[in-house]
Amino acid sequence: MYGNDFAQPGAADSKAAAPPHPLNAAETPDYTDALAEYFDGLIEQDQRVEPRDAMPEAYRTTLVRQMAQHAHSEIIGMQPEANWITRAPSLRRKAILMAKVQDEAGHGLYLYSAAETLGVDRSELLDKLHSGRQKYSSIFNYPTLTWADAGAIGWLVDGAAIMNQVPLCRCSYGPYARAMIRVCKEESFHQRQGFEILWVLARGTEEQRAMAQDAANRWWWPALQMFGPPDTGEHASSGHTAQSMAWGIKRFSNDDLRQKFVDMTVPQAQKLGITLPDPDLAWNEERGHWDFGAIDWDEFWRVLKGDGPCNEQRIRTRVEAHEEGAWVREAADAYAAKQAARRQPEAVA
Ligand code: FAQ
Repeated sequence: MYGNDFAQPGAADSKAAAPPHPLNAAETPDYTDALAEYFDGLIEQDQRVEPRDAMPEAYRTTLVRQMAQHAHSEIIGMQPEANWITRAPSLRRKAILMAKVQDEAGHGLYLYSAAETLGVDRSELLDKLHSGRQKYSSIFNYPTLTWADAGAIGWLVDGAAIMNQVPLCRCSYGPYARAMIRVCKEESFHQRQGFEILWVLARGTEEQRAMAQDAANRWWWPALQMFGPPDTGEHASSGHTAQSMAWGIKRFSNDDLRQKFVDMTVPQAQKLGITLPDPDLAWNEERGHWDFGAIDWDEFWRVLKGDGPCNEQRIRTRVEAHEEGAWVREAADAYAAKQAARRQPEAVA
């Protein structure tokens, strides 16, 4: 469905053609001209920046912000679907949904690990999530009211997530790009399982068809908001896109990815027999794209500020899970300390 874009290593996984590395970042307190030249050379030649490379502080903080937000989205995103694990309509559906939700936890772990290569600690990032100082995707502040929502999340939310993440496999920061390859493969599978849930419902009873349509009605617009504010116009944010594109972090603007998503999804909706809730949706021959209606950006900013239907519940559940899981972290620390002690050479009496 997405081709094989994410399997491509991008222009450069090897630094064969890279300029010589003048100094090691970890040993250099100042970001000197030589280091800046080295970093600029990597970006110009579309090479990967690796954790020990010197980098501008603004590049590092942009990555930490985006990767943390991304990691938080993966783990908060477990909640709406986990809501349906006990009520999935069959054992097979339950097993598939459990595996999917576990995959999202795994994505969070890769992303926190990748963020840690930039010198932050995941406990610090989680603390920022729990105290509202770092964001997670707006989409996860909406409720899952029926079983069809599990289908709509897979089809539309994972669909939008991969459209945004496939280009991140070519992100200039190596650990993020590499994490994205596996994440995209798994998200692609999730998208298909969501499509299949809706496919079955859309061919079921009258009530099941209505349930599938209702889920699509509720998830369509929030899915379009996932790509972030528009590039231009009164609702555009001051935004990170131009700088992130110059650094090779983002490869496409928010609006370009949103358009690609609409173009990909409309024919899928037609196959499903689901009507997307937008009377302005129309094929534009001249542009070679689907036109679509105005997105409610006031709602988007409201949800981001904390006033979505489930914001409070999501953070409360997350904080409770963190507190209840303290014993796991303590046990892991105790085990690591014991293993480290075993590796110490025996003290000479
Ligand atoms: N929600 O200038 P831009 C998933 C913020 S993973 C919340 O465009 P940027 C898997 C943005 O942070 C879904 N905040 O910013 C899954 C910035 O805030 P700041 C998550 C948003 O970073 C599926 C401000 O607005 N994916 O779904 C959103 O260049 C199913 C201005 O925006 C990622 O995180 C939003 N939708 O571009 C799990 C992918 N949009 O810091 C479970 C990686 C924007 O100025 C079940 N991230 N903001 O206060 C990205 O690609 C980018 O960060 C964007 C935003 C495109 C999201």
